[in-house]
Amino acid sequence: MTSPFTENEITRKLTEVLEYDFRVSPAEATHTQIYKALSKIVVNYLKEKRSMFMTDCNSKGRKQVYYLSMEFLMGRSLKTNLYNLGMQDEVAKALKKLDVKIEHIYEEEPDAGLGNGGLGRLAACYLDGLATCAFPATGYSILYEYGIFKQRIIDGWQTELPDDWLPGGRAWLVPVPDQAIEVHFDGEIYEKWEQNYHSVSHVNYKTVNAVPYDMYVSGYDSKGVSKLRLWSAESMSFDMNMFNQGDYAKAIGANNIAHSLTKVLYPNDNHLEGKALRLRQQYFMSAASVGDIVMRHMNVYGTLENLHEKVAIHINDTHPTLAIPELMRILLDDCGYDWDKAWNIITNTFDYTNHTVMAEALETWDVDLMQRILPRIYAIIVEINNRYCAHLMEVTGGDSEKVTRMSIILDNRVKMANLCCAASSSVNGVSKLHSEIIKDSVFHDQYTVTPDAFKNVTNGIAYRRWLLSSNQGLTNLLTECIGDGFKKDASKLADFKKFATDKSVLDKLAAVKLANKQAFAKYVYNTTGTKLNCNGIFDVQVKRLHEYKRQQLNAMNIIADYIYLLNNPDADFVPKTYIFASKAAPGYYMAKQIIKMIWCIGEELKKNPKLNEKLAVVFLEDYKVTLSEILMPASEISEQISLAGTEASGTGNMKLMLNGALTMGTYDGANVEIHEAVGDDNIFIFGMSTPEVNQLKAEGYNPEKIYNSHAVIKSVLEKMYKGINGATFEEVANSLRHADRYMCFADFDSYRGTQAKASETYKDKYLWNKMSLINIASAGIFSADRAVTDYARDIWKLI
Ligand code: T68
Repeated sequence: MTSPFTENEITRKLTEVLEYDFRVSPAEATHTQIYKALSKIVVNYLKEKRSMFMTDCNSKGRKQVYYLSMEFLMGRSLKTNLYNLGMQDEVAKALKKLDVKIEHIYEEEPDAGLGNGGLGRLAACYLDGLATCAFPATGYSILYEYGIFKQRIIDGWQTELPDDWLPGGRAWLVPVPDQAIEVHFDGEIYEKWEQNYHSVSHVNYKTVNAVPYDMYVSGYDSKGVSKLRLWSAESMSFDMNMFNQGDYAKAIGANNIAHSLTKVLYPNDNHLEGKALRLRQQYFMSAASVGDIVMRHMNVYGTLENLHEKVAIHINDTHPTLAIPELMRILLDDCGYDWDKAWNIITNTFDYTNHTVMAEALETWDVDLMQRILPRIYAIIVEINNRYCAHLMEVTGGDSEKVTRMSIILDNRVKMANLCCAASSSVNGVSKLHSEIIKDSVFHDQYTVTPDAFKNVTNGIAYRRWLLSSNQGLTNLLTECIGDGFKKDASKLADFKKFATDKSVLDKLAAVKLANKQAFAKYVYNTTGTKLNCNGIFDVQVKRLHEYKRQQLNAMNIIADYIYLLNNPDADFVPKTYIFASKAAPGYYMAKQIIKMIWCIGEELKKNPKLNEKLAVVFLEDYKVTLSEILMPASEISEQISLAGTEASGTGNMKLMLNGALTMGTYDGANVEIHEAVGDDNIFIFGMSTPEVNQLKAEGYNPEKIYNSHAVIKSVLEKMYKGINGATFEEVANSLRHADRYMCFADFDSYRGTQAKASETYKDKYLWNKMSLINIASAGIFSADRAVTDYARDIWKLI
C-alpha cells in the first residue's frame, strides 16, 4: 500500500498547519502542537475520502448501516489511522528530520474512552472492520465531555478521577453545527380528532440541541472510511417557544437540562442504572441519530417509503432502543403514515444485538419516569405493546402466560429487550454459545414465535491494532514466514500453522515473546517502580472487575500458591507473575474490595523477596485500550475464567490469543470457539460446563459445605479473615462462603489443577511455543473484518 502523501508533502503540510494554527515553525513546535497538526492533516484527508466514498455508494444506491451505541471505546486514533492509510513510515521520516520520534507524538494523544469495556470496544472495532471491508457505515453515540473515569490505586483502593479528554481528543472531532437536531423532552401530549383525522401534539416540551461532532475511521488498504457521529447537548441559545409562553428564565436556557446531559459516561458495565439522566441520554442519542438518518435519506431519495431497502439501523444492546418509537413518531406524526405502513418500515429496518443474559443488566424503565420525560414516545410504546400482544394472542393460540412474559410493558416497567425483539428483523448473540443461551432462556418465548429472527455473529476484533501496530516483532516474524497477505486478510494467519514444528521458527517466536516481556517489564518499572521477573510466566487477567468474571477465583488460587510456598520454600515451582488491570464500577462495593485484596497480595509478596522471585502479583492502574496494546504482546496466559454461561463472548480472549497467549478458560462465551479453533491440545479448559452449572444450581449449591470439607479453600479464606498486608477481607470471604453466586468453590479444584498443568507445560519450551504458534495461526476467524461481513450478509443485507 502506498502512502497518499510523500515525505515532502507531509513536511509541507505540517509546516503550513503549524504556521497557520500555532504561528510556530516545525523546529519551534512542541510535541502537542505536532500531534494536533498531524491529526488535522489526517482528519482533513479522511473527511475528503469519506465524502468521495459515500458519493460513490449513494450513486450506486447501496444500502448502508447506521450503528447506534451508547459507547464507542475508540482509544487513540493517530497511530491506527496512519497505519491503516500506509502513512506511518513517511510521517516517521518527516518527523525524524525534525529530530522528533513518532512514538513521542503518539504519547500526546489521550484515549477516547467513550465506553466501559467490551461492548464499547466492539463498536469501535466494527467501525474499523466496516471501513476496511468498504461497507458504507456510520456510528452514532454521545460526545461525553468526560469518558470512563481515570483510575488511581491509592493504598490498594480504587479512586476515580475525571477523564478530561477533550483538550487533546478534540483534534479528531469535526464540528458540524449546521446539522444540529432538536430533541424534545418533558411536556404534555394532546390528541386531536379533526374530520376523522387523528393527530397528536406535544406541547410545553423542553428543547435540547444535539450538535454533531464527527470522527473518521480509516479502513486498512481500502477506499472505505467510517464515520462516527457524536452528539453533544447544547442548550438552545434562545428558546422562542418558551419566550412566547412568558417563561424568560427557560427562554435564555437557565436551568436547561442540556448542561448535564452529555457531561459524563455512566461507568457501569453489565448493570442497569435506572436514573432519569441516563434515560435522557438514551433518548437524546436515539432521537438525534434517527433525525439525522431520516434527513440524510430524504436528501438522497426524497421519500421514506424505501427506508428499509436502503438503510439498516443497528441497536447495540438495548441502550438505543428508543430509536424504534422515535422513528415510529416521525413516520406517524411528522409524515402522516398510517400505523401498519410505519410499522412495516420499522420491522424491516432495525436489528438488535444482545450482549448479556445477566438479569441485573436487562434494561427496564419505570413507566411513570418514561411517561414524564418522554410522553409521546411512551404513548407510542403503549400502542406498539397493545398491537403486539394482540398479535401474539393470535399466533400463540391464546397462550396468555406466554404473552404476558413477552409483553413490552409489565408491572409498571417498560422492558427494552422485549421491545427490541418485537421491532427487529433480527436478534443476535455474540458467540455461538451465547446465541444458543438466549434462545433457551431470556428470549425463549420470542424464539418459539419467530425462530428465523435469531442469529449468531461471533464477536471480532480490529486485529491490526493488537498485532501489526502493537507487536512489531511478531508481525515481522509472520511476514518472514507467510508473507504479508495476513495484514489484509486475517484468515491467512492459518498459513503460520505450517511452522508449528519448525524449531528455528519456534525459537524466534520465543525470542519475540521474551523481548516483548522485557519491554513491558521496562514500562512497568518506569511507571510503578516494580520489577518483573521475565523468566517466569506472565499470567494476565485484564477486563472490567465483576464477580461473574471471577477475579476472586484467580486471587484464591494465588493465595493457595502463596501458602504452599510458605510451607515449601524450596519447592520446584515455575516462577509466575500475575498481572491484573481492571476498573470497577464506582458504586460496586465488592468489586472494590476484590481490587484491594489483589493489590494487598502483591504488596505482601513483595515483603518476601525470595518467595516473590517465584510468585508475584501486579495490579496496574487505569486499564484502557492503550495499556492493552502494550500488554497483549507480552502475555503468556490469558485468564478467561467466568462461570460458564455468564460471559456473552469476551474479546480480550481474542486479542491475547492473537498475541500467542494460551487461554486458561472455562467453557464460556467465545472460549468455546477458541477451543474449537485450536483443538484440545492448545488450550487449558477447566470447570463446569453451562449445563453442569444449571444442574448444580437446580440441585441446590452449598458453598459452605465445600468450605467445611476443603482444607485448601479453608486455608485461603482463613488468610482473608486474618489479613493480607494488614487488611482483612471478611466480606469477600463471607460472600464466597455463604453465597458464592458464581460458584468459585465448585470450580476451584479444576482451576487449580489446570493452573498446575500449565506450569508443568511451560517447562517444555518447545511444546509451549508450539501451542502459542497454533493459537496465533488460529486467530484469524476472530477478526472484525469477518464479523462485520457476517453482519453485512446475514443481518443488514448489505451484500
Ligand atoms: C460485554 N458487555 C460482554 N457491557 O460482557 C462481553 N453493559 O462478554 C462481550 O464480549 C462484549 O460485551 C461485546 O459483545 C459489556 O461490555 C457493558 O459495557 C455495558 C455498559 C452499559 C450497560 C450495560
